Amino acid sequence: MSYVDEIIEQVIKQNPAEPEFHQAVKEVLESLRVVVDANEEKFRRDALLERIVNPERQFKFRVPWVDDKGQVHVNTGYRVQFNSAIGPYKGGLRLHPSVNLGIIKFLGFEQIFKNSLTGLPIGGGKGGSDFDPKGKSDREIMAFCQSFMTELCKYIGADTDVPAGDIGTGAREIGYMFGQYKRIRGVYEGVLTGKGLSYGGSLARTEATGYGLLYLTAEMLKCNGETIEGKTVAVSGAGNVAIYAIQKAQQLGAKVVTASDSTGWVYDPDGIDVAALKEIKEVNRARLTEYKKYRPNSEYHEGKGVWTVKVDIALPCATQNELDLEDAKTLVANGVLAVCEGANMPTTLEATEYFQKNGVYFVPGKAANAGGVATSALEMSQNSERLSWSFEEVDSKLKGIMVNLFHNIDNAAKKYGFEGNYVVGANIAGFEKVVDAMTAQGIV
Ligand code: NDP
Ligand code: 2IT
Repeated sequence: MSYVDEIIEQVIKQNPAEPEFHQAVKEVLESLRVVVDANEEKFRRDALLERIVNPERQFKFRVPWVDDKGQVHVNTGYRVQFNSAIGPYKGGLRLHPSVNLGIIKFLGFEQIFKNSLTGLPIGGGKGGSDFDPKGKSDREIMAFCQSFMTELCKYIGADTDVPAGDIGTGAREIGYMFGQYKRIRGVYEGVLTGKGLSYGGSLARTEATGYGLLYLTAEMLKCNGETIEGKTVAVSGAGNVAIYAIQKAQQLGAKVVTASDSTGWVYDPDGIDVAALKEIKEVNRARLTEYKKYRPNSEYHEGKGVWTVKVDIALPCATQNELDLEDAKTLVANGVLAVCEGANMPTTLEATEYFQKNGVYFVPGKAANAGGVATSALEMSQNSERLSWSFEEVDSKLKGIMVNLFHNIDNAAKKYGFEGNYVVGANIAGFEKVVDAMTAQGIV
């Protein structure tokens, strides 16, 4: 059996009931076959793949907190420190009832290669909790965040592990967590990114993932003789990534006609109204059912459906496995040109293959959504030098990083004979730097 197949089998056996982690490992290792086969003897001797698929360390802890009625709740907190070969662990904190160890491991594993692709010195990690922020009061959110950080603060630090936002963790949660870290550890340092501007946050971090997704998409289209201007776009999600993806797509001359949340989706034939979306989601923390009040011409539908709309470009920006084979078939039948992932692993393996077989340009999340963590690394730089850069400075660095990242994955795909396969390109380009650093640092 090949080394790659052996490791995939081992991961499934040693980590049962973690299907998302299996899926992420399969996608990466399948792409690496050509590199692994060429170095099989050395990689086997160094147990390189075993070391890549096993986190350096993982924490699982109790998070007790009291609700507004005096009732105590207990959630589970996680932090997986996956790989620190190229820098301190870096990756977000997800607060969602679906969170379990397997999901945090899949996200942490993806983060290793994503962070490597940014070209910045950050290792891979991820964390979170099965806490559901929906419907909680501000005080309840603060109680949870303080309890979560009371335990997490033992394992993180500006030079060791720097968490950030993800699903359910935005500026409000980062603020409460930062306050508790400072209070317990007594250090004012850049231990979290995505901070508010008044206490060490970076301009353009809020916009970075969505903007970066569009910078990369535009560059990819340009290199393939296409342009984003005048294209119709479907976006899923209505959170941090989706909102700023929609905004930048519109600035670049595209028309975005959809957005969604966990209960339904909207179709706006005139183009999504970003100001309305921001008010509904960022200010009122309400459901998308509200959207029709702002835009009477739009349609609201319960459940799934964003991928049934005829569009040129699809940008899944909500969550993992939200775009399956059936959706891929519909998009292809409707003539979709490109799919670029704003979320982490939103496309199933079968759907990805279907896009690739049908000539759809497909860019995986670890490349397409790397602008968020890249800008987090820029926030870390600003915190270290105790300076802050202008919006334009950060935004132009972000753009440079995304353009460069696209060319790196494009070239890696070409170098190994997989021209146009950005999944293979991203995995190989991300892997090469990490392997080089791991090899140089010996068996650790
Ligand atoms: P938010 O919490 O801001 O928004 C998430 C959006 O996705 C919401 O509209 C939410 O709907 C929807 N959603 C979440 N879970 C589900 C689900 N199970 N089914 C249907 N819809 C769902 O998160 P972000 O925008 O930050 O994150 C979105 C994706 O992007 C995630 O995959 C995340 O890992 C990834 N990502 C985020 C980065 C960042 O900087 N924030 C960076 C790179 C990737 P509802 O409001 O109803 O819950
Ligand atoms: O998935 C991701 O890259 C993020 N949630 C952002 C991580 C970060 O450290 O900014």
